[in-house]
Amino acid sequence: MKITKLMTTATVGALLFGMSAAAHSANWRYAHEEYEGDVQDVFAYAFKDYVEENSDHSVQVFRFGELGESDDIMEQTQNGILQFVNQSPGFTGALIPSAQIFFIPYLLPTDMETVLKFFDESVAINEMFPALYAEHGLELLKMYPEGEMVVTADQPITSPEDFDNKKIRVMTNPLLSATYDAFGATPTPLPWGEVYGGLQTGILDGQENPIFWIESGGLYEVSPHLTFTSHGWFTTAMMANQDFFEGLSEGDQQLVLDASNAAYDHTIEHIQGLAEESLDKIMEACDECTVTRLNEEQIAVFKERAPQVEQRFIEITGETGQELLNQFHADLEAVTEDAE
Ligand code: 6CS
Repeated sequence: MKITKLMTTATVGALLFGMSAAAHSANWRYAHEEYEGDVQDVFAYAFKDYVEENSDHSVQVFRFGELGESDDIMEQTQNGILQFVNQSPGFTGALIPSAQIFFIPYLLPTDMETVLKFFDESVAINEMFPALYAEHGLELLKMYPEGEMVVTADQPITSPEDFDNKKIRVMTNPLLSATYDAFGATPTPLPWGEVYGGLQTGILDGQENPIFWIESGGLYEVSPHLTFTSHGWFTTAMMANQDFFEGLSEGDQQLVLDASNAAYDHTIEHIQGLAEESLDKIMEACDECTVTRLNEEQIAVFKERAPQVEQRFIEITGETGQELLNQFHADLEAVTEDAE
């Protein structure tokens, strides 16, 4: 009798302790668009580690395919099923038109140091974009680059004529289609899950992505000719459901901001040298692969077509897009001047 009573008291005590711990600790769900060890995964795990080392909360990370395609995880975040999501403007552009600015070709420089400085210091990135995402119930926490865009195709591409009649897969935003239209190709917008199969079966003739992804996704196996066109960077964004974020205590909001900063720093370190390493792996694994780097004259021919895409961007986004573009130019000028 005495023993039972003791056990009951102990059990109730343990339960109460558990409940009070549960009231203070939460499990946050975070989905991204990539596979284990890829750049978004590195970011997500650095975020998770920071949160778990500095609080009682836990973060559950979902990788590509576990909860659907990129558009699915965005919808789940807007609905509050997920607390955090990493989605690239390549897809968000369909929801937030101004996010398509990253697809104006030759807007960003290719030199990594300048690009990183731009992401760190840009007013457009750090002050204007959060307001645009907030209109869609999203708390933008970080935007970061993953790598320079490289075209892969069934032959090397050195001129717009080489793109003639080529079905090039693009992410699902209208401006990226406008870019490949301007480059002379036939843009084919598709979600990620259909790209490898499309290239394998010949439904697609090519696509664009950063080198680490071309390596990790095995895209070179089915699209072996790599062309460095210097036309842009793959940029991505990590965000929270805004109602969730605003409902957090001040301390937890700060924790999320600090974890985002820590994940950003860690990821930026991770991407240094990543493209070179990935290219080496591709060339080791693939005998038929070729690498073409466009020279200045070849680049100039593609670059000449950029203004028509810029004009299309303004048509789609109006005054908001124009202001963002002006700020982009000012921010880019500031970081390039500093570098000189
Ligand atoms: O091309 C895509 O759709 C994918 N590319 C990268 C680098 N990350 C995720 C995205 O879905």
